[in-house]
Amino acid sequence: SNGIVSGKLGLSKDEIKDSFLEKTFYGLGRIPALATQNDFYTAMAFAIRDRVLRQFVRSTQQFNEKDARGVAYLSAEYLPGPHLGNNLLSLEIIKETREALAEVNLDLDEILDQEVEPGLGNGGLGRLASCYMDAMATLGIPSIAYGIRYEFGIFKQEIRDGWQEESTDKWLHYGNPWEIVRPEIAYEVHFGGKTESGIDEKGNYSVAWNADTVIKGVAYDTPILGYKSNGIIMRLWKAEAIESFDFSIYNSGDYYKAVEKKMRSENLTKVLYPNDENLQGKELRLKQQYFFVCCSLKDTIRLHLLQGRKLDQLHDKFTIQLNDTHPSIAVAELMRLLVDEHKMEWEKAWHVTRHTFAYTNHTLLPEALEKWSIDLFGRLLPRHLEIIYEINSRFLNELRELQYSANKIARMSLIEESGEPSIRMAHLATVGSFKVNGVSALHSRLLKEQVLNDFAELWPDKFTNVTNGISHRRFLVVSNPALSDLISEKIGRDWLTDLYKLKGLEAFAEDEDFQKKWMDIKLENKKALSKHIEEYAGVKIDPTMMFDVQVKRIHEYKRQHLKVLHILSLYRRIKKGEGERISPTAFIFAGKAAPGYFMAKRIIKLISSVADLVNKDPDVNGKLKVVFIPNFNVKLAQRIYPASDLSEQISMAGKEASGTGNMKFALNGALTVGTLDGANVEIRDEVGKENFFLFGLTTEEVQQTRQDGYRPSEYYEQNKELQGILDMLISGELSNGDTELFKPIFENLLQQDPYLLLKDYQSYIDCQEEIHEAWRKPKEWARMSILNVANMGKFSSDRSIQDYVEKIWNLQPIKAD
Ligand code: 26V
Repeated sequence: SNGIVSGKLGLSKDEIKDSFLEKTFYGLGRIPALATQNDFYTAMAFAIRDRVLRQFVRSTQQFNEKDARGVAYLSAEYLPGPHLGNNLLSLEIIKETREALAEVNLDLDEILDQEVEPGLGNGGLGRLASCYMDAMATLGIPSIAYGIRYEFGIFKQEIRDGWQEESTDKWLHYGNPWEIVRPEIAYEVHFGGKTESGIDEKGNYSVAWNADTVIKGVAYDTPILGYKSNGIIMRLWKAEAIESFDFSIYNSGDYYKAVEKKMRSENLTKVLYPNDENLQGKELRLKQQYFFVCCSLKDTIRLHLLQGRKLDQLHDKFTIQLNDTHPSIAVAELMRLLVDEHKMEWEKAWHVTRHTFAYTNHTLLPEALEKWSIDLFGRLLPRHLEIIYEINSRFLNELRELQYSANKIARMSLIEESGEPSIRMAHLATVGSFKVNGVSALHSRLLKEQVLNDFAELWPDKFTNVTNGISHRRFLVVSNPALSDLISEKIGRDWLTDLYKLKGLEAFAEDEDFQKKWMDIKLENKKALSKHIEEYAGVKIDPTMMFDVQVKRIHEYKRQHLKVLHILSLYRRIKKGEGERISPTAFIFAGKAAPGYFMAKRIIKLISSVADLVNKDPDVNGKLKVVFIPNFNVKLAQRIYPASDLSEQISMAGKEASGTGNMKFALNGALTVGTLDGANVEIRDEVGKENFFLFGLTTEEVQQTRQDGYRPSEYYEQNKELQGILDMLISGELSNGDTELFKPIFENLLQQDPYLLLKDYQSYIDCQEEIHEAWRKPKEWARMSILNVANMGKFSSDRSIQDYVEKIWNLQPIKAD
């Protein structure tokens, strides 16, 4: 086997072509004349997968031989995006593959376009997990990423009559050439029933959990290659009925009842939940979380024992990184496995547990902090509830010994007693971990000062920051090849593995020839996006306009409706004949709203209505265009960032934990208009304040505003321009005379305005004036764009992972040879 593993990868043009044709004939049973584009994509994916696996097997062998310390990354969400392009880059065979296909009259870009991406996440959190896999593989971090193989990922979004409509995302419809099912890697997961305590055979006190449901989790592996280096696996669990479980029913002749039971088991991993207003009380979601945690921990323990190690050294071999609280039930599950199944003493097991887990928090929003009602939790996981009570009672005793007040103890408890009693998953994760980190400097500070303040005072060393990062290989090298080539022409290719090397571009920021090439590439990318927009949104856009872009999940705190107020202000100026200082601009939106989020869905309708008004008005005469591109996903994102001039990062300060889209835009040469929120703060520090358009309140000013008693109606009364714009919402002119349609938005802004749009309005408008002025000086703009890219080094996920290694994981990378 070593011969195969160390053998050559077959990376020449001819070898790729041969494999491709072989996969077309024998893999798919097609002759080229009858094959579809999708057949060709699948054949190429299989040809490349062979090469990916060869490389992957090599690094797995090296990880095993060295028996190195490693990471198990637990995430309920991943958004890997299309695999083919990135695998070609990692193997450095983009050119060879393009030529091989050209010889059979096929076009690589068309083939790449066939791939349907796995939408196994909601947004930033899932995409971050995938960016981290890219970096971990490239850096040689011994690691495995666990998750859920949802049969239907995040819903597909269509826009009909301006409204979002959802349909199921059948990403597996054409098959998935990248995954390998591992039927022999499967675990049983129990639910429900009762616990019984007693004395076991050896005379020890023990607890038995007699569950009433058993489901099997089967591993599906997808290899993720690092650039010119190792590969790691993403291991996703699919729920299946356990064999033989229903033999009794089969034998009694009720075939359909048995099949029904099987179907119920498989429901568990059917669909990803969108981040919704009401996650609380979703029993199936808790089942999904426990299901994947149980399989992942059992698998981690298997890998540990396979190395001949002892369980009480689990924390020496592994850190288990919790991506938000979604997998935080792992704290209780590891205790159960160690204490109940492996008969370890409680104290010892607790020592292992709290030295194994590390927890990343991704939000401060109170409504997004996970809580599970004791009632639901106890019915589904009775043993875990007991374990959590035990952890809590010991923890609260420690606090009592420290003379904490009853009030403070109640605040810190794992159990919330007021209202419906529930478990605070962030507290469980914090108590059960040796490190807790936020995802930007600001967010980590607020985490310590606010949401987890009591814990940070108790354990100051537990808290740290790791600022998020992005895969510059996916979001620049693969998705913006022209700009990447131009950069490499000037500074070489070292930046592919060391993004700080981009600093070398500073020397060319004033070079007019370079500036021209730079902006020409942007223009070509904008032409390509315009084509997509015309096809999928039916709007024609002049690619020389400024592309002013806001793409991200639709949420009030992200303030897409503040952008709308700006557009309406420009529209009204034009109508009054005062539009001469407005630069021609295309306002581009995309993003999904949670299906149950009333306001977010109405904001989409508002954007579409404003688009109808502005795009059709002869007075506007094409100076402004507004478009909502449907179904934002990784693939679409990869088209949008390279074509953007202005990146909108306008959340209310203190609300966006980090943001990562902000980094992807800047990396592709867009300038940012933004608040001092999340990672915007650090982006501005890196690129320089003169190359960043700042507006709005700071986090502290937001708090002060609240304290002073904010009355949004005062801004409405005092600012006549703003008043005119807000009145448009209820005048019917955006809605064919319907004065009710946008009233909920109008009233929300006038009565509560929880995200301070009216307070930040004027500052935003003034800032936009400056931007439009800057756009009229193309050389200035080009210089700023180049300087932005030159200073993006910090935001590579390679740097983030290096930070995790140094601050949390404490391990040695193993580079592939
Ligand atoms: C969850 C929910 C659940 C119900 C109500 C509304 C709501 C809103 C947001 C969320 C998101 C929770 C976790 C999350 O996805 N956080 C995102 O993580 C990114 C990666 O760290 C970060 O860049 C984003 O700023 C952060 O929102």
